[in-house]
Amino acid sequence: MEQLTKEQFIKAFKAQLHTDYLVDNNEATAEEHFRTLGKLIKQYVMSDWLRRRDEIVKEQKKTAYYFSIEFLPGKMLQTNLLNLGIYDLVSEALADINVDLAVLVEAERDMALGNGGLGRLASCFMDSLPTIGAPGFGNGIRYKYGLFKQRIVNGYQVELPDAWLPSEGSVWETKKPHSAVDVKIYGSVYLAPQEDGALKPIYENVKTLHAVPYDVIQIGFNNGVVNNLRLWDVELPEKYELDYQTLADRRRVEDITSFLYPDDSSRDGQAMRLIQEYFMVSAGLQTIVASYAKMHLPMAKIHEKVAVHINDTHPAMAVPELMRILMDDYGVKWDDAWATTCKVMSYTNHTVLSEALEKWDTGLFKEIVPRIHQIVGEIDRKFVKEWVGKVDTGIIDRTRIVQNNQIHMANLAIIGGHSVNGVAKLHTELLIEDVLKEFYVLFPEKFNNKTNGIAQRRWSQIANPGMSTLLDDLIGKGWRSNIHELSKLEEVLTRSDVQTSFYQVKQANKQKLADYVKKTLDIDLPIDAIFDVQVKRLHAYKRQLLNVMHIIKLYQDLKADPGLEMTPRVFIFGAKAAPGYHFAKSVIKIINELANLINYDTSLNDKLKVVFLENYNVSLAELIVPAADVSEQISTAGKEASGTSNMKFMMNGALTLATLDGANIEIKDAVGEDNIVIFGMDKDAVYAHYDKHDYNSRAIYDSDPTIKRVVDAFIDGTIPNTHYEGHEIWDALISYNDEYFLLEDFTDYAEKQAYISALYQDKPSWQAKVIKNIANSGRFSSDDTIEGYAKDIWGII
Ligand code: 4GP
Repeated sequence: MEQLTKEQFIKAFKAQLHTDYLVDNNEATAEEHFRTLGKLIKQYVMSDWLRRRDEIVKEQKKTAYYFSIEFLPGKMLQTNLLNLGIYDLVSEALADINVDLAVLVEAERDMALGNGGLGRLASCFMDSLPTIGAPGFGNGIRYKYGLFKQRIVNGYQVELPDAWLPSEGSVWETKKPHSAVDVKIYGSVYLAPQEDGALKPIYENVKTLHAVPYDVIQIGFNNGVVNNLRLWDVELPEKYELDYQTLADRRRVEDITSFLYPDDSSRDGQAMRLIQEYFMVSAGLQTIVASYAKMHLPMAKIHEKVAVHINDTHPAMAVPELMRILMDDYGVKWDDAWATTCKVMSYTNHTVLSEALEKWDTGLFKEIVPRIHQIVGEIDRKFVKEWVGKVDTGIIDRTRIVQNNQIHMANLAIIGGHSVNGVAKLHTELLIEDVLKEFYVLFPEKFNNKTNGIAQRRWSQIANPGMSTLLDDLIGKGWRSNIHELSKLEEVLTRSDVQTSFYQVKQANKQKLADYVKKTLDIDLPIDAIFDVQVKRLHAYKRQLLNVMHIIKLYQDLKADPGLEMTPRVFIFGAKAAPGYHFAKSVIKIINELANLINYDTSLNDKLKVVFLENYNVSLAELIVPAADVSEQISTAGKEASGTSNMKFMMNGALTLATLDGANIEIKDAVGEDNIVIFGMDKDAVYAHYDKHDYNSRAIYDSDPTIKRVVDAFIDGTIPNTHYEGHEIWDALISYNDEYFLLEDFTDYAEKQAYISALYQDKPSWQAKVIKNIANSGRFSSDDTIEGYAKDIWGII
């Protein structure tokens, strides 16, 4: 953007307020101020945005499209100001006219079009792609309601709709009706032979949806590059309005872009989800192929200009849909279409949990996307034909796409693409050795690792301004554009003045969080306590319950000996449970009741506090992460694909308490064993139990009185109002043999927690470790991760 002065900004800001809202600056609401600023930002980047678009077309740049059912950007105002290089100028200019930028930041609603890790990663990539100057665009759905808003009522999770989208639309988006396309679903299709021998699909009784794109600006950091995230909305096509005569018909169409992950416990719900996936994939690919067509290059070489990334299995229909478009709309022959499709597509796996590898019932698939069903059938047939006689038939049976009337979407993405990546070294190893090992036999060349990263500007400069200023003073400002310069801290980490400064920044961040907790929960948190944090989705494998067991132990120890010397601890949780995940909801109830029990027990003398912060989301993370002393990354080894909060905490100077799982291992490699606290079984030990079937949680329970006492607290009335949940948990741990090995890891976990308590008393050692972590966090930048994708997988830079 052009050079901007404070005076120009103020003038433009006031004028825009007049034009849009007919108000003067001092009368406007925070929301009006926010939208006005957002509009100006969009105006500032408009010429860069247009230039970017033209340059990609003119220079025929190869472009990557990141297809994802989730994007989780959070708020965008500060990121956009920072990346444009006008953060300070705008903040000061607004202050000059008595407007507080922080209030505007509050007024923006979190864009929560995602659940957790994979959606957040997609958004980190949206920030990094323009920053490294790569032509890479997002493709997703413009849900009207994001992930539910969590409220805690009587200790239980209550899910409310999250109406994030204002009626006027998001200030960051631009509607592009001229780029709308039609998407066909339902009906039937048959192939009619043509004079030239080709087969032409003839559709009957289809329903047509009108897909309208909204492009959301994605601004690169200080480089004049603007990409976009294209989100699709559905509209009723006027031309086909007779297909939707009743209000119910129309509502059903609108629902396609209403909710992220509609409840899929019914067939109707599943149908809706499948339609969402196809809608996003078809609309995206149709426009991508149409813009390639404008280059007048051979269709069979589309892979030379286009890369499509399948983020998790949800967009895997991109494979047959591209085949359909190439063959049916552009007359490309099967073999050519297949060859180029495989070179266009690539896929990331985000989890080893088999339930997350989507499978669709063939009947439903055929009903909703009949042509895609035909193409998938043919891909499957050819796949089998190709491998028969070359490998064991068992391998073919287990890797083919259609099995037992189910369509395996991961198999489709792997077979129809040229790259499969995991998201941390251990995860990729597990894909190769276990989860996808038979694919590795067939296609070893497709497998590669891309360890996740984080948008470091958001998680340092924006979330932690105190630390950022300190870093500027200590190592200069270079780290703001080159995060690897954080390593300069290595030289000063033992200096006591430096250590004190980092300590002070942390205490100030803890105070900010404590103020929030006071305001929202009316609980006083002592900031000289260790702030021990576990924030992530609630899932049994992430083992929030192990953390809970340790809290129970401390509580019991203190009750038994009120004079016990103990470094005060504040345990902080934030977690959403999937609406249908009963067990996870019970854990939330237990945490809340345990918190009630502990927080109001004066005999504990403030040595222990527990808080569950409701509605954990990106904005809350920006408050919590900088305030953490301890980062809990305690999943059963082998289960957490990577984790990314672990990286954010590290960058903000928390010590990681971790199992050797996901990217924790790479954090350990980065900081060295002395600067991370590792406990519990590693992946080999866990797998040994799987192989030998020798795990027996009851034996541990019977032989270890401490564990018995802790586990029994779930059912002996220690935690009030949890009769039902307590029994459910006790049963999971003892009657059902503790699937995630909490009991086996407990003793080591508790010992390492005791070590942390002692270490915290030794401020110089603690602080040196803190600074060591910050110094080595640069390698987890998503700029670097995405560079790997851009070079190795997509070939766009
Ligand atoms: C998550 C993984 O659970 C997490 O370990 C990883 O860091 C993240 O993806 C990004 O790769 N998976 C999901 C999911 O969010 O829905 O499968």
